[in-house]
Parts: sequence; structure tokens; C-alpha cells
Amino acid sequence: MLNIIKWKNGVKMTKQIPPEMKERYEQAKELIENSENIKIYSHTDCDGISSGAILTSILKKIGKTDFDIEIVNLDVLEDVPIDHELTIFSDLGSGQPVDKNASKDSKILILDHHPPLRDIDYCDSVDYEYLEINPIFYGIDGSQEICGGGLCYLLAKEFGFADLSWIGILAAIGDIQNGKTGKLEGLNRTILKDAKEEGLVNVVENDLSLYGRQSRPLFVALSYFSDVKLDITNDQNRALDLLKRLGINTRNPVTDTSIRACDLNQKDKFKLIKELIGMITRVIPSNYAIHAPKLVMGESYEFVNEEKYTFLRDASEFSTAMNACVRNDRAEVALKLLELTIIRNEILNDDNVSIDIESDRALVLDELDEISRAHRYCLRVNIEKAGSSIVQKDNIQYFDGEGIRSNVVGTIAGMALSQGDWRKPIIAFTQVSDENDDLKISLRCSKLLAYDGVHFGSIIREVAQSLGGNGGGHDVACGAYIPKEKRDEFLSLMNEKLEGRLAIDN
Ligand SMILES: [Mn+2]
Repeated sequence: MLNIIKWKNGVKMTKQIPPEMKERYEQAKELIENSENIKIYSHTDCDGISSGAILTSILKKIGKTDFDIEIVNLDVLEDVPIDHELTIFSDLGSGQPVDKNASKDSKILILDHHPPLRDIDYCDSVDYEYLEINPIFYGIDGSQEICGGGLCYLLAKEFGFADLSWIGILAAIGDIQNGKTGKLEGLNRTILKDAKEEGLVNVVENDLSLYGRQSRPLFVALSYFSDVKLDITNDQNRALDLLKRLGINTRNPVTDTSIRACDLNQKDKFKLIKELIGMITRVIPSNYAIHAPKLVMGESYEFVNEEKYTFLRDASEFSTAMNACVRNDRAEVALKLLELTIIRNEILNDDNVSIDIESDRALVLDELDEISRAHRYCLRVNIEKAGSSIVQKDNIQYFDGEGIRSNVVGTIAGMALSQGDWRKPIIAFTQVSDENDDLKISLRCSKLLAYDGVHFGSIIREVAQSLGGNGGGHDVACGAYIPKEKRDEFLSLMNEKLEGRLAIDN
């Protein structure tokens, strides 16, 4: 087989599973086949839900019935019981002491893309079965080449279930694996190829990358653009005017509704992209102009079997719905939707089967709709509050998110950014939970700030650790936990650490 290697920013990206990794997948398959009583722990986000859905689907497809899945926060893993024949950790586990309670008969399987605590040979040093699959062991970047759901999909593929590939794409988009280049790369590309071949995913190349391309009116989607503050940011009227000025027809004559980004023909799409790049270039320093196209262009991924103009059709919108569920402690709804969608795809693929899945799925979609509505309401209320209380320091800006639940504070910080100063990262903090008075910190910033190589996830980890806390995450979206009395010190340290590192002048 041809091994395609692509060099990007001096890093090699492979589209093929390294042989040593493939070997571990074969072992993982055997491990599952030879186990009857299985427990799965997966992470509380879209990637974790996707991972869990793929794993449970594998088990069902091979006739395993004695299993249980739990969607958990990382802190649960500090003292997690190992009392099933096989315990599987997906999208988490590599960075936690998950085998603390393991005994001689335990079997543990980890499928994670986060930085590992233990090294690749750790399995040889313990007296129980321990199998960890982590791309980082093979020099594969776990932040942009493959995520938890992708790793679980590769296991599904080992079993011959290529029909689960679309969930690997959903997971990768949910995990923002396309954040740097606007498209999926490395092993994610291999998964994408499978999903295309299965007829489940359609790739729209060089697309206008605005959130809400299926379900939001285009002018509304435009008004949410916030990586750089433009005059259309938070201004729907101006966004609509922009479209009219460009001579783009803003009504869809077929549906008689406002057009969506997915309705744009090639000509109008490029006209709009060109205009946006021009608008962005005018407000950023000239040495950043080279990055402007990346803020508005990228690949979009559509789920072919889903109806147009629904959130289900677009990978990014679908992933937001998954996150809305987990952030509101309704992970079971997200899992159910994926489970039913897997079955629905199977049925659509097979003319001989006629089970009515649509009504079951409609019920779950109703439930999800309710959750999403409540979620959006909660976001809107809090963003207004947050936006009016942003405090500016030289290199950061922050707001006190008191009263905001810790699992939505990051989302709110990201959305409040458009009301602050896009040239600096925004930091929000809130109490972790009623039982834990530590502070959960979230940082969000414009993608533009990371194009220079500043990795805010590493910076926030370093600062949090120096204060007895911990943290990490992506370059432009990350977080930390710190003792509450360290709040001011944390803010000063972050402000100091960034001195001279934000190349965009304030
Ligand atoms: Mn993940």
C-alpha cells in the first residue's frame, strides 16, 4: 500500500495507520470479542459522545448485550472502579490514573488522543491486560489528525463497519480538528474517504465557512462573524445590506425563505468570500493579511442522508447540538440520536428492510430541540450579562461568570468575544460546582491570534499549574481549574505571560 505523507508546517502527516498502531487495533478487536461484561467511559463532549456511540454500535453489531456506557467528566477517573471484565475508556483515559483500581484479572482498553501520562511500553510493566491506543505514540498529532471518535472509528473499521465513518467526521468537527487549516487532515482524511465511499458524507471544498450554513439565514450567520470585528459583526441589518450591495439574491425562491449559506451558487459564494477577505484585511495588520482567507474559507461536510436546511445536515451544526445535550446533562439524548441515525442509515442503504425508524427519531429530535432552545436561551441571557462586564487589561480581557454553570462558561466566553476586543483573548471564570468552590477558567480568542504560533492551551496550563491548579486544551479554546483565592494572581500572570506575544497591536 502506498503511504501518503504530507508535510505541513514541517510536520509529517500520514494518511495511513502506522503498522504498530494497526497491530494494537487487531489486539483491541480480539479483546472485545473475548469479553462479555463490558463498561465504557467516554468524555462529556461531542467527540466523547461520538466515541461512545461508535463503541456501543460495534458491540451491538457483534451481538454483545452485556455492556454499559457512562459519559463522564475527567475528575471521575481519579478513582474509577475497575469491576467489569473489560473497561473501555474513549476520548479520555490517557491522561488520568484510570488503572489505579485494576487487579490481576482486569482488562483495560484506552482509545484517546490527549497527551498520555504513561508511555507506549507501559502495558509490559503491569500484570493485567492493558491496551492503550493513542496517536501521539506514533508521532501523529492528536489535535488535528485524529480525535477520540476517529480512533473509535478505526476500531469499527477493524470489524468491517465502515458505515460508522460519518461519526468519525462528526467527532473530528466537534473537536475542531479542522481549526488550523479549515479542513480535515491526516488520518481524519482517511476516515473522510471512507465516509465518502459509503455515500454518507459530501465534502464542499473551498466553501464559505460560516457557522449555521444549513439552518441559519445567511445574513444572520454573517452577523455572528467575530474572529475580527467587522461592521457586520452583531449587526444583521448591515449584513443584509452587504448581501444586497453585492447583488446576491437574499430570498430563496423555492422555499420563499431567506437564503442560507448552503444555497449560495459558486459565483455568489466567491463574491462574498472575496468581499469578506477584503473587509478583514482592512482591519488587521498587513503582516496578518496572509491569514485572512482562513477566517472565512474552509471545507464543509454534509451528511448526505439528512434533510437540507436542518442542523443534522451540517457536521458543525450537528456537533453543536451534541454539545448542547452534554452541557445540559442530557448525554443520553445525544447518544440515542446517534444510535437511531446509525440504524436509519443502515435501513436507507438496504431496500429489503422496512422498519419505521423515523417516528422514533422524531421523538428524540423533539427532545433535542427543547434542549437546544433552552440552551440558546441560557447562552443569550448570559452573553448579554457577560458582554457588559468585560474588564480590559493590557493583554487579556475577562469577565466574572458567577452564576454561569461551569460547563457552559467556555461557550459564553467565545460568544462574548464579539462584544469585547478581538485582539486579545477573553477569559471567564466561575465556580466549578456547588460542591467544589475551585474556579473553572475558560479562555477563547480569535483564530488569528494563534496563527503566529501562540498556543494558549499550553500557556494556560503552565500558569494554572504554577498556582496549584491544572489546565490545557486547544490553541484558541482552552481552560483551567484553579483554587478560588488565586484568581487575581492568575489574571496578572496570564497578562504578564502574554506581554509582547500578541503580535496584533492593541
Ligand atoms: Mn476529544
